[in-house]
Order: sequence, then structure tokens, then C-alpha cells
Amino acid sequence: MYRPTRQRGAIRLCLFAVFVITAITWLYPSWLSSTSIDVDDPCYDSGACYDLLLETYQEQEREKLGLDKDSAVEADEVKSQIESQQPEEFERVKGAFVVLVRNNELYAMRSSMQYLEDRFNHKYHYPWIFLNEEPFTEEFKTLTTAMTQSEVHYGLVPKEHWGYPDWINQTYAAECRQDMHVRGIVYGGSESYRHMCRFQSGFFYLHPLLDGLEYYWRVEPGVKFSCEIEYDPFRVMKERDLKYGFTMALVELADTVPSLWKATVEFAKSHPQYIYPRSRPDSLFEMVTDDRGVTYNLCHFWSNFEIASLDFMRSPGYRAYFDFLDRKGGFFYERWGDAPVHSLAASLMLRKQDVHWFYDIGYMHDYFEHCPTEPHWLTYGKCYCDPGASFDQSSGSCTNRFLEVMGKTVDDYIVTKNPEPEDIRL
Ligand SMILES: Nc1nc2c(ncn2[C@@H]2O[C@H](COP(=O)(O)OP(=O)(O)OP(=O)(O)O)[C@@H](O)[C@H]2O)c(=O)[nH]1
Ligand SMILES: *[C@@H]1O[C@H](CO)[C@@H](O)[C@H](O)[C@H]1NC(C)=O
Ligand SMILES: [Mg+2]
Repeated sequence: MYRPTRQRGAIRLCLFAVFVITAITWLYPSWLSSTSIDVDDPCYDSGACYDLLLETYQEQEREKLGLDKDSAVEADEVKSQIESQQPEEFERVKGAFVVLVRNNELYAMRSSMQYLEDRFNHKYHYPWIFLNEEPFTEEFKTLTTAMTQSEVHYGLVPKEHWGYPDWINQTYAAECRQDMHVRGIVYGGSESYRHMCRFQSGFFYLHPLLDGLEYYWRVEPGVKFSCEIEYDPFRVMKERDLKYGFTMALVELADTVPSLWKATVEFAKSHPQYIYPRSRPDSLFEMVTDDRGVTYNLCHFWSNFEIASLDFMRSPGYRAYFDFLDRKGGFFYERWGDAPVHSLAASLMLRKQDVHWFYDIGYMHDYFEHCPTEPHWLTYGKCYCDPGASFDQSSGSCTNRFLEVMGKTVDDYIVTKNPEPEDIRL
């Protein structure tokens, strides 16, 4: 992983920075004005923060070009160097990686971080936010901070977001767990898994560390990113005004959500103000039902990868839906997952154009993998994964259903342009 050397003369650096800024301002005002710095971002409130970003940027540029910072650089050299790089690197939107994780998942976490930093974040420096219902150990903090140049934050999940609400009969909940355990349902006997699903369904977006953020990218320990990410997914979310992005969609285990559909329909009927009319052509309703609403087809976006709008998660409609479900007790008496909950909310409240399939992001979680199938992406080294191993064509996948409902093909979801012949390195 690349790290800038920080021990060199600060005064010289400042002088150099002033020189470069002056040169750019003089010679290339159009470049400067196209680099919009978001003044609402807390980071940009203080000039110091911007200066630090600029300093890091310039240091990286020099490092890439093999230049010593003390070299006298002609103005036209500065121009060509800066133009050959990408000034938009620092135009971050208000996004962050958000990870709920346990201390004992440290090494799997470091692995996920290495993938994301290598594939994407070393260019953008989006912050990492780690949450846990137990305090993070010093070891966890040190060894995750070491994986990135970005800001890293560690937060504790408040007790009221990880425990039983007073209307839950805990004796009955324990009986239900026991019953599901005996029936061999995955995580059926786990109490902590239920707190986790409830937290990811209704509370993560309330954590103060996420205040002021517009988008979160959910990451889990032990996931892999098999393709180079050549654009900023957060920016795509913002520019296209997207509310929800996924990379895998699949069929839920029916035994974990027996009464979720009934509760959802009840909510929709009693809160029509939050529901996008399903008769409209851009309704997403058909994503989650094959029989016009009689039953749930169990399709859901797999939420262990998720890039989504916090405004959506914090909207009155979403929150009313979560509160309604929470009152039903299904997070504890059944084993409702946050993935079907997010997905049902998205399918009932959003429109087709609000949801994006990050088809070009190769991703693996456990043994399930999404791998794009463009053959030239393998030959020019964008992806390492085996397209034949992609889950998309399995019967348990819902991505074909998604395309059908959207009336689109995978090409419509490729964000980066296909490589030009001269970009292809064999
Ligand atoms: N702090 C904390 N994190 C947890 C706990 N249980 C699960 N997590 C995290 O929650 C996420 C999902 O849990 P996993 O154990 O990965 O569950 P999974 O089998 O991957 O389930 P899905 O990702 O939903 O398919 C991961 O990021 C875990 O690190 C817990 O008890 N405490
Ligand atoms: C809680 O559940 C247990 C076990 O199912 C049941 O016996 C008990 O009556 C319930 N308590 C209340 C207050 O409903
Ligand atoms: Mg997981």
C-alpha cells in the first residue's frame, strides 16, 4: 500500500504549495473552477482541511512522477503533470464506508479494507466508520487504522439499539430461537444475529458518526472486490440522484420471514402516503412479488454490500416502516433480515430510476460471488473473477428478475466506458 513520506521539510512544502497554487490559478483557472469543493462538508469548513488534502494530492502527484518535492519545476511541467492526472480525485461527496464488526473479525476486516483501498479508495480517501456494541480493542483500532490513509472512526452502538424493546416477550423469543435451531435454520438459534439484523434494519443510520453523511457504503469483514473500480460510486449515487445500489440480489430463506410480507402489506395499506403507487410504470413493486402482491417472491438485494442514501433510510416513510415491523416482533420471533427489510422498503417506496445495480463491481461474500461477464474485462485486467462462477445465472439469483422489471440489460448498468483498444494491456 502506498504511503507518502511525511518527514520532509514543512516550510519547503508550504512554499511549494503556494507556488503550485499560484501557478495553477494563473494559468488554469478553468481547471480550478471545475474542481468544486463542497463547502457544506464538515471537512471543508476549515481551510486547514482543504490545505491538507491539497498537500497530500500534490505529494502523491510528485511521488507518482518520481519527483523530489524540492525540484524546481517549470510552470508548464506543472501544467502537464496536473492535467495528466485526475483533479476530480478529491471531489468527494459526503460518503463513508460503514462497518458493523466484532473485535474477533479483525483480520477478515483488514482483508476487506485492503481490497477496497487497492481497488478504489487509495484514490479517493473516503473515511471508514466502524461500529460495535462492545468497545473496540486498541489492537483492532491500531491494525485497522494501519490499513488506510483515510480518516477512521470507531463508535459504540448505544444500548437502546442493541437489546429488547419492552413489548417483546423474551421467553417466547427464546422458544422461537430454540424451535428454529432444531429445524436447522441458518442462524435460527442465534440471539446476537437478531440484534444485528434489527440494528442494520432500523438504527445504524442514527449513529452520530453518520451525522452529516449523505451516502453509506456498507462493508463486511472477509468480502472481496474482484474488479478495479475506476469511478466513484458515491459520486454516481449523487449525480444520478440514486437512493439505493446493490451488486447481488437473491432469494431469501422462506423460514426466516414467514410473516414479513403480511406485515408489509398491512403497513402499505395503513400508510399509503409513503407507498409509491404500484400502478405507475416506474413502480418497483414487481421486484418483490410474482403474483401482484399476494405473496412475497423472497427476492432481496443482498445488503452486506450496499451503497445507499442516508436520506432515504432516515425518511419518515422508511422509519415508519421499520417501527411498524419492530412492533410486530418478527426480528425476534422469526429471524427477519435487514436485507429483505431494506429491499421491501426500496421496492415499495422508491421508483425504478432510484435503484442501481453496480453490475461492474465484482464482489464476493462467503461463497456467493458476482462477477461481470464482459470478456475483455478479463483480458485487460479489470477483473480477476471467473464469470462462469457468477451467481447471477443461478436459480437463487434475482438479478435477472431485476433486469426484467426494469426493462434493461446489464449494459445499462456499466458505469465506466469500455476500454479503448490502446488501454488494453495484455
Ligand atoms: N459488533 C457486532 N457485529 C456483528 C455481530 N454479528 C454480526 N456482526 C456483523 O454484522 C455483519 C453481518 O454478520 P455476519 O456474521 O457476516 O452474517 P452473514 O452470515 O454474513 O449474514 P449476511 O451478511 O446477512 O448474509 C458483519 O459485518 C458482522 O461483522 C455482533 O454480534 N456484533
Ligand atoms: C410470554 O411467552 C411465554 C412463552 O410462550 C408465555 O407462556 C407467556 O404467557 C408470555 N407472557 C406474556 C406476558 O404474554
Ligand atoms: Mg457477512
